Amino acid sequence: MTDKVRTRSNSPAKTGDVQSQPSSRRRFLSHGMAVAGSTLAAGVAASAATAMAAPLVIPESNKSTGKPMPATEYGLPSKFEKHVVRRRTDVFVNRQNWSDWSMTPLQHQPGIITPNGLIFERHHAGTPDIDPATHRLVVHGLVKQPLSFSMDDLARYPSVSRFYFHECSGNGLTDWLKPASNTVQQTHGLLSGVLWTGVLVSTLLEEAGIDPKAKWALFEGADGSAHIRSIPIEKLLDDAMIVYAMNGEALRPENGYPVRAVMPGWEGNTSVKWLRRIKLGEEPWHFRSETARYTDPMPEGKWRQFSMVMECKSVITSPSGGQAMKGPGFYEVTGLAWSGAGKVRHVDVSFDGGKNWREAKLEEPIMDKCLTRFKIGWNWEGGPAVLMSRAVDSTGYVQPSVQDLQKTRAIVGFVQHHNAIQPWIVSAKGEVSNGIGKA
Ligand SMILES: Nc1nc2c(c(=O)[nH]1)N[C@H]1C(S)=C(S)[C@@H](COP(=O)(O)O)O[C@H]1N2
Ligand SMILES: [Mo]
Repeated sequence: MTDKVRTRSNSPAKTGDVQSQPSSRRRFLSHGMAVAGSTLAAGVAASAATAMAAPLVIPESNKSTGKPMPATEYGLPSKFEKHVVRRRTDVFVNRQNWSDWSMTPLQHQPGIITPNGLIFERHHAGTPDIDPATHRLVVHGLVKQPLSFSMDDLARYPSVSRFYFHECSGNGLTDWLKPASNTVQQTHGLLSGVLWTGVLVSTLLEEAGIDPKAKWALFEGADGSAHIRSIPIEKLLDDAMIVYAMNGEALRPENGYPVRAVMPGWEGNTSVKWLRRIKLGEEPWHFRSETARYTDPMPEGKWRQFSMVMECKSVITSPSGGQAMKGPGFYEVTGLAWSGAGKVRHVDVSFDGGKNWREAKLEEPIMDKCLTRFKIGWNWEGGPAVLMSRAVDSTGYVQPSVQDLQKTRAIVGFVQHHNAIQPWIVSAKGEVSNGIGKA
């Protein structure tokens, strides 16, 4: 199935007039007028003009009452939106789905927030079924007073709600040197935007009292993988959270119900789900996810550990792989940018494979360690094109190309932390495909 590229509703595709306007600014203006419904510049949009000339048909939905409201209901998306779903990876075909992942359909996400049913999932041993009435979170080790919190206890602590991006460090790992995935859901969908609500870890540690010798803490989950990570104390005293809610409701079971950790801007693996205990110690523990996994090969044959900050990255979500352009004309090119080191400061977009770049508009709000939406107008003349986006964050870090990354990292096989520029190839016919390693 091919997805259609998202264009404005009255998109003036395939019109000589739009293209004959002398500047892209003029094209924007004439298009804006058509959308606003004022004077339609002659021939701007053949389809829109036809619609306005015909008498307006009264739709069936105007002629009767609709479906009555049920007494109680958990609302679901329209039946016409059934294609907007999470998908497991197409590249690794797995017979089991315990250690597996599903991906967010970024090509269908407007704005910067991912609805709860579309947030990507990654678990190492399936989703446990945990009763909040009996679940406990224990804080122990190098603390003055070990504490055990019920979920009701946690709900009584001062809470915070914060928007952050959420990304697995394996995002993009199948597509380093040549394309293996077709869509942005498959290349970049281990990424979501979430409003997390819970308690700062620092609040709980203050209650337990930190032994001055404590420099690290382990976070362990109550799932079948007993997933566990070492986190430095600086992060815990900075912005680390214990969360029980996401996007205005309790965590979903697959995302850590009833309680999980969130390490803002850090690889998703450190945000331990189904959190059972936090133990303070003097040193990191060097767990499996810090040695055998979630490390990065370096050129001299060494492996880098604890590369937890997700570096600045961006991707164009429309047009993107698997979509089809609807003919020459105006398109709003849009995508997402984010950085685990701070805010997104700037995004440039290229339409010719990186020879020339134009500055995209960043949409407010632009928040720390959060997805930022960028947009830029493009008049597609109908020929082949290669679209790329390149983000810069508030530290001045510039999103690299794969070639740039290869200077400092060994890109061998399915390695983690792929934040390189993603090219999308637009063919003369308007088909959009993954250009990684080709452009
Ligand atoms: N207990 C536990 N926590 C876990 C995992 C897990 O398998 N078990 N997976 C980790 C990984 S690799 C990622 S990317 C994130 C995914 O969180 P999500 O499923 O809510 O998107 O959870 C992390 N926390
Ligand atoms: Mo992950």
